[in-house]
Amino acid sequence: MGEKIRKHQNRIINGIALLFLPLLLLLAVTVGGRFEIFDDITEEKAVQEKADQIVVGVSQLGSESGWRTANTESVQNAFTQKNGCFLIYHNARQKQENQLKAIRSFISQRVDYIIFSPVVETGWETVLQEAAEAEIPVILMDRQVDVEDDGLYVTCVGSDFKEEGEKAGRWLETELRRRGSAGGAVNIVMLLGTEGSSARIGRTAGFASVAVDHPNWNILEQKDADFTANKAKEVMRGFLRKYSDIDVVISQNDDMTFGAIEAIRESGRSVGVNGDIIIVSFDAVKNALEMVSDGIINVDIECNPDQGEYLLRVIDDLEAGRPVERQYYVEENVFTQENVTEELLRERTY
Ligand code: GYE
Repeated sequence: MGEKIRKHQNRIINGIALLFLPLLLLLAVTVGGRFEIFDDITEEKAVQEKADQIVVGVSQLGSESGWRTANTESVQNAFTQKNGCFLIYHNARQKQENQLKAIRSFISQRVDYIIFSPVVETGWETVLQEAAEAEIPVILMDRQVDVEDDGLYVTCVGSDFKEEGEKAGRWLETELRRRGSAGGAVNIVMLLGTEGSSARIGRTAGFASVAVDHPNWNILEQKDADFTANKAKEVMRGFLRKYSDIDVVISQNDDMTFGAIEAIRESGRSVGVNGDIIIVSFDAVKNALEMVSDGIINVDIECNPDQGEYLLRVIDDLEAGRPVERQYYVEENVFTQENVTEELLRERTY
């Protein structure tokens, strides 16, 4: 039956083709040659371009913070056609399921490299296995994954979050000593980033590793605010209602710090160098550094979002068959009123 229909269809198509044949011939004789040449050139060019370019699929976890926006820009500026790359970028809007979909689509498009910033550490085993089976190298950006087989990714370009947390703890230690209040009770609240994310896990552990030496550091409460200003404002309002004697806020990113400061000010209390509450923040985006310079934020532990260039270099090495390290840490600083200079603020692009 199917065969019959196909034959019938073929006959109709042949008929139509015969009908238009003289017209086609005429076209071919007059302008066809030129079209043919044009087609050949564009096709060839497209093939060449594609062959020259490294296709990179990037799954960004979201756009929750100023830091993230800067990180995305850094990647987009690095993987350009000028640098020999073709970037396929996807924003997962904070959802792991969206990242999993994006990675699977990169695999089916057979990209040359997959880069992604894992929103949380767990749950990646299967998709990474699929990438490995397709022989597509995976590079982690910014955050880590927790998988049994480390061979499922080539390398990671990101921050040492534990060290960042430790830096915050050490700064507080020194500051309290300087104020002569090292021995008395210090009441601390903590605003935590996205649950299950490396940034939160590392910063919390790093700070705790210093706090453990100070029995007088009284951590009243630590609560999730998902790295966003709005949630942090809400959480901070709750803290302020519950505790009348907060001395220190440890806020795991600048966006949460902005929200927290609003809530504190609304409650009639002051912040910063000459204020009632010490503010410890992470990221050091430009807006926050201005607040450090103005004495509103006491200290900002830098987290460097400029990872695009590092990632490009890693891909260059892999392309050239050079060995790469398991982990690359970006350079990071600690900023207080003393070292936030006019020049730094001028040069800060994010
Ligand atoms: O600190 C925060 C962002 O993973 C380092 O994620 C990153 C963190 C950064 O939302 O602002």
